[in-house]
Amino acid sequence: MDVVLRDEIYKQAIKWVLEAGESIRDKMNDPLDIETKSNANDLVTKLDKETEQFFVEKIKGTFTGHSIIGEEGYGDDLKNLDGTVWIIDPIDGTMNFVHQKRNFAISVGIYQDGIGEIGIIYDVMENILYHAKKGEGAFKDDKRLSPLNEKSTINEAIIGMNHFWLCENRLIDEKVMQQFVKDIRGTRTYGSAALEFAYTAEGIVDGYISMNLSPWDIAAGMILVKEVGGVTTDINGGELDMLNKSSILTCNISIQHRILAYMQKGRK
Ligand code: 2AM
Ligand code: CA
Repeated sequence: MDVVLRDEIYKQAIKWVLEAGESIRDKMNDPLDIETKSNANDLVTKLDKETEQFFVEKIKGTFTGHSIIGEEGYGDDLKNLDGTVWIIDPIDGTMNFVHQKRNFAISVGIYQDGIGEIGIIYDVMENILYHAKKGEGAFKDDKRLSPLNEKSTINEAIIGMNHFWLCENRLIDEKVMQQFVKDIRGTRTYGSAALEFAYTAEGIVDGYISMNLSPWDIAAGMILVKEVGGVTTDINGGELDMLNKSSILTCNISIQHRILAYMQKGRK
């Protein structure tokens, strides 16, 4: 992507993300009109929908020809990632948003012909902006994030993960997962995939595993993690397809092969 054009898109995207965040903060105590989607715990609110519509209107009105994939379905129905594609989760961590009024994020990943160019994750309540451009490093507000430290073992690793490995999306033998959680230092569950990617990029967790995520949960985070030398694959170590759901492992590259070894051992 042309660097001048990319800078323009980047500045505009950050402006819209901050504006959307302010609007969510302003309206979050109004009635949320909570509905469920794929199951009783998969929530969506009026503000998820309004925020996505805001991005769609802004993008279509400013960058004709750009395409959009959005969690709430106001974007385009794409069959490929040709051209410039914005992959948007208007509120990632909707359950946190509804129940806790914190720990949720706006996630915007911008891809050119399938390559991640811009990643933005905004922690709305903490007012922290994680952002990255391909090849130019990742930032937390104005602070450049350091490359991830080499680790020789997983014994001191903290890994973000949720309970889905125990439930309906169980892909790995539970005995192997039990051994894995015993062998690492600790687990954390934040409830927003986007924030868990941002924390991996920041180095405050060493990785994040999830069994069933959509492109909008990971599109921005993958770019941030890559910029600090981390890596994102499915739990078999395979490349991700940004048009479909997948399991994911994002982590410090120095422990990737160790984590994948557990996944391989436990694969059902
Ligand atoms: P969401 O809040 O945008 O739905 C929670 O562990 C993380 O997994 C969140 O990022 C959440 O995104 C995502 N997720 C994806 N599919 C989910 C589902 N069916 N139920 C709950 N969380 C889901
Ligand atoms: Ca999401």
